[in-house]
Parts: sequence; C-alpha cells; structure tokens
Amino acid sequence: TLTQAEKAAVTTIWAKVATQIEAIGVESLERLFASYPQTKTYFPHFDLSQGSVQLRGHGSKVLNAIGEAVKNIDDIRGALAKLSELHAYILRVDPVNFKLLSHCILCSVAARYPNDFTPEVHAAWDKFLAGISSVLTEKYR
Ligand code: ZNH
Repeated sequence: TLTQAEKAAVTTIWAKVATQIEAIGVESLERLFASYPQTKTYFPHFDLSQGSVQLRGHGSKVLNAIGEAVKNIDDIRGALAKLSELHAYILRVDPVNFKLLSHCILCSVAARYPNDFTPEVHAAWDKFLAGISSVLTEKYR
C-alpha cells in the first residue's frame, strides 16, 4: 500500500496527466506495440497504425481507468473490480503484459513532464501502477 507521501505524489502528477488523457494513452500504447510487438496479438481487431481512432479510444479508456484508481486511491480494488473480472475471465491477458504496459505509461508520463518526474514521483507512480496491475491480475486462476 502507498504511504501518504506516495499518494500525494501520485495525485500531483495525475493532475497534469489528466489534462492529456488521450495523448498519453495513445503514446503509451504506441510504445507498448513498438517495444513489445508480441502484445499486438491481443488486438487483432484493431487498426494499430499511429494515432488510429481505435488507439485513441483504447488509450483514453486505459488512462481513464487509471484516473478512477487515483480518485479511489484508498480502494483501488473496489474501483477496478469489474475491470479485474474482464481481464481475468474474458480477455485473459497474460499478467506479464501488465508490467510492460505500466513501463510504457511511466515512460510516456516521464517524457511529457520531465521536471515533475522527480525520483520520488517516479517511485510513487511506479508503485501505484504495480498496485493497479496486481488488482487487474489477481482473479486469474
Ligand atoms: Zn486492458 C480493455 C484498462 C492492461 C488488453 N482495458 C480495457 C478497457 C479498460 C482497460 C478500461 C475497456 C473495458 C471496457 O470497454 O469495458 N487495461 C486497462 C488498464 C490496464 C490494462 C488500466 C493496466 C494498467 N489491457 C492491459 C494489458 C493488455 C490489455 C497489459 C494486453 C497487452 N484491454 C486489453 C484488451 C481490451 C482491453 C484486448 C479489449 C479492447 C477492445 O476494445 O476490444
């Protein structure tokens, strides 16, 4: 669980990210597919060309879900319960991919807000994303 200082750091960087949901969402997915092409296999039905309508839509959905977790930072499990079931029972995304996507989200945020991305914010944001990933993968059998 996050300390008070870590929660504050997450909330602070999120205030910036929230103004750029779509751009950061798309960039994170583009980084994911470019660096880890095997992740594209989950999206055979998507047009994955740069800035496609589907990439923008999905990028926004992922980042908005992270926003819900920020708003419910003391109950991330409750806030993401439905998404957790979706990923475990329907999408069946291999848990290793969550680390990859988290890394790409982290890079996108760092690249956009280099001055805000202090070592403390980096550490807190990384821990927060890891918490989201463990919630989204905990229902796997
Ligand atoms: Zn996921 C979907 C979030 C990770 C894959 N996702 C989704 C959605 C959301 C999300 C919000 C939508 C839902 C509805 O619609 O209802 N994810 C998320 C998050 C995360 C994730 C937050 C982390 C952080 N995913 C992931 C990964 C993968 C995925 C890692 C692989 C690689 N997802 C997915 C898919 C889908 C989703 C495939 C479906 C899409 C469509 O649309 O079809």
